[in-house]
Amino acid sequence: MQNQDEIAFGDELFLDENKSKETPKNGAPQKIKNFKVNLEAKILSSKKVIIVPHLNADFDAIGSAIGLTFIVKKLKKVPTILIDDPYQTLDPGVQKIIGDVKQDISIVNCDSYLKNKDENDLFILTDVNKSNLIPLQQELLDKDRTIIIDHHGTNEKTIEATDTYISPTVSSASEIIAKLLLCLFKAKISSQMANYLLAGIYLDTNKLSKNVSSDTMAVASKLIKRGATIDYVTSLFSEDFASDRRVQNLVGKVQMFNYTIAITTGDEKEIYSSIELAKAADYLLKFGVAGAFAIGNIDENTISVSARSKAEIHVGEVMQQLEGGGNQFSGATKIVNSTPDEVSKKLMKILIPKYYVK
Ligand SMILES: [Mn+2]
Repeated sequence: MQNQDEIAFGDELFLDENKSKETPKNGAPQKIKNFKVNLEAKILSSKKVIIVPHLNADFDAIGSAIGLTFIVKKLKKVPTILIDDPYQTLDPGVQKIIGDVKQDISIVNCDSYLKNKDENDLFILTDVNKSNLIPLQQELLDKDRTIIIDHHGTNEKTIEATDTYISPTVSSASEIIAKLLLCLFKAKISSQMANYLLAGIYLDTNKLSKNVSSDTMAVASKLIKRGATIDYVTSLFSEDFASDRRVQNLVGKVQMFNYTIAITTGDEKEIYSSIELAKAADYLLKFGVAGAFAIGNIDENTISVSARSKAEIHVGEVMQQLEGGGNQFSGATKIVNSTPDEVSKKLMKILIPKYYVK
């Protein structure tokens, strides 16, 4: 269903393009305008602004976070992006972006942030609204010093914040930030920043093939006018060959139980990223199984399990039995001081009495 807010905003983008001096229609784009005023006031009244994308930051999380740094700098404040994931576990394209911007933008992990934290710090959460998906303890966030910009639905884990712009009908957090930047802050962003924002939109719309509104297209068009190119964005999405080999290797090692459960157990000496394990499990789910599990070392001492299901098996509950968690469709756990084979056997013991019918 289309949201009137978004459609009208598209019109306004168009008006803006023609440098119209007409007073914009009231009501529809008002929500984002009010939000902009509050965002600006909160940034101006704070010393440091900590931008918090979700754990395992993807293109939308990092693109929107980088876009936000422009607004913060424009208001003469110092932005810091908080990323606590080990660098090598991030998507290679996200690693590349971080590598390219880290000269100009301070990106810190939780430990180093906590050493310098101040109670006047302002937190801006982007592409996330839930306490279990951010690297910080929720207790650190005061609701008056927390702003949320997101396009995901809310639930009981949603963090309390006085100022929020949460709109599940918008394609991505990057679309929201691009609107703020281009239409409300009239920012002259660089072509690189335009690329990062377009990458965020591209990811969350499956390359502009789903969840695309006229606004999404208008914003994408504006970003391209600012110098973003589809070529560059596509190059960020290209997969790393060695990483893809590891994923396909995991897929090749799969054991199918009664055509219902697919378990793949990685080589004990091989280190996989969490993303590779998740990709292998996702891949296995394509073959008519009810649940897929990929097990492998993510560092020398830690085994991780990535679990996926089409719903018949509640993989979150299965992962809980291995001290992890998740939901019906997706789950994970980390286990220290074990081997992939041991974890595989444990997992089978949990699964087989319940699901494996001889
Ligand atoms: Mn997103």
